[in-house]
Amino acid sequence: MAAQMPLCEDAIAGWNAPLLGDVRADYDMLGNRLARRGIAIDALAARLAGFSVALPSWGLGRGGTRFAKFPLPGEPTGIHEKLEDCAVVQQLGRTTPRVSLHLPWDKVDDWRGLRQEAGALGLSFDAVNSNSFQDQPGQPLSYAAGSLAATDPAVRSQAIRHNLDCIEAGVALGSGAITIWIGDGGNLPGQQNLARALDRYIEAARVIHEALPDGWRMFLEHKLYEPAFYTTVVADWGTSLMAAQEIGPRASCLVDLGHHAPTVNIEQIVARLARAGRLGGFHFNDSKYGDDDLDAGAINPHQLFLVMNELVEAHGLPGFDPAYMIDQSHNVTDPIESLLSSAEAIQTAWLKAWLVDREALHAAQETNDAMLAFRTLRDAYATDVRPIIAGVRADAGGAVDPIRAYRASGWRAEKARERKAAASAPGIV
Ligand SMILES: [Mn+2]
Repeated sequence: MAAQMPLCEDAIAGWNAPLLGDVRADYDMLGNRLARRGIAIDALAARLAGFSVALPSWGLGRGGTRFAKFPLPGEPTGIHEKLEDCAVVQQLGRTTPRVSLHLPWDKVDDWRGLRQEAGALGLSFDAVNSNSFQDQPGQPLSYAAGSLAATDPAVRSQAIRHNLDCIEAGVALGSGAITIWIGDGGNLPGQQNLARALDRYIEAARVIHEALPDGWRMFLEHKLYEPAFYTTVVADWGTSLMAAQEIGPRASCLVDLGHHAPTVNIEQIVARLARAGRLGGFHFNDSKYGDDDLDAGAINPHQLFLVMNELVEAHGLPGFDPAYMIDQSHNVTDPIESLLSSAEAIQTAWLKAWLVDREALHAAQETNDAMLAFRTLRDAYATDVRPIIAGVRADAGGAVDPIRAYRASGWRAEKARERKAAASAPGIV
């Protein structure tokens, strides 16, 4: 069955028409410049056409902080409406064909039905995310004192069971991985036995690992702090790697760009985890202070490029196949616009990393020519690759200028008339 996209295809073609001439001219000009560097632009464009990043179901509604949430008229309030908005992002941007669900936030009675619904919109499902960082209605035991690392074995069992339920849902959805992030930790010195808390987490995660269906992977997401503010059980990449290695061969580390200390060298972490064969996934976002939810590439696009450079460097390593996903919260923008903008920032950094003259870089590194090595990276970073991105997007049926097209579509205003209003209650996502 052909996918039924939410926006009118003829309308997109109409918005593209006056822009396509300039895109083609810019593409050809860039092609000539790249050819002088020995790079074939069409090969690069073909590579970009094969790149994709998953959307987070929880990123489609307006987020909030612990102070307040300011809902947007027409924002989606359930998974069905969220899928519709994901389809809009995919239709215009053409690089986000998969959706990552968070359970039980996105729980439905009929997972197979949801898979069909998504398929009809041209979407499929990426990793499923479990949630044992908050209590759900009707849940017998509380996670107030931890979940997979809780001291109470009954609480650990409940958290394990939840993860197994997520895997079961994921199988029905056609997903192939589960992402586990726990909020377990402590606020006071002495509150937790730091070694034993990690032992309990690893032991519980092993039970989940043993239950993984064939071909499934398990991503361990670490985060420096929050909700715990003194110690967090899975706080950093070292803990995550140690845990993955002890949990089992299908466990690997997921790097969320916002989950590190502010001055940490994330690209080095990426290189280390890839070297260990345990770099499983990525959550893209950006961060200025202690947050982890700003739009990817908004604050530090250079860091995003350096991270991508390490991913390209690791390309081809045995078993290297990281799952890429956006993980953001949108408090001041229309989430569809932020996701379109972020997906483009991710494509941009990724494409620039492929532009790096790797042979020249390696030669400069081997001969300790620091300036030449740096200039090799900088040449790639300074290249304006927007004509390739816009061209590939248009060729795939997307919009040359996705945000302009989205605004012209009137989608949000139409949904504001149709959808029920989202709650404005304070609450962090
Ligand atoms: Mn994340």
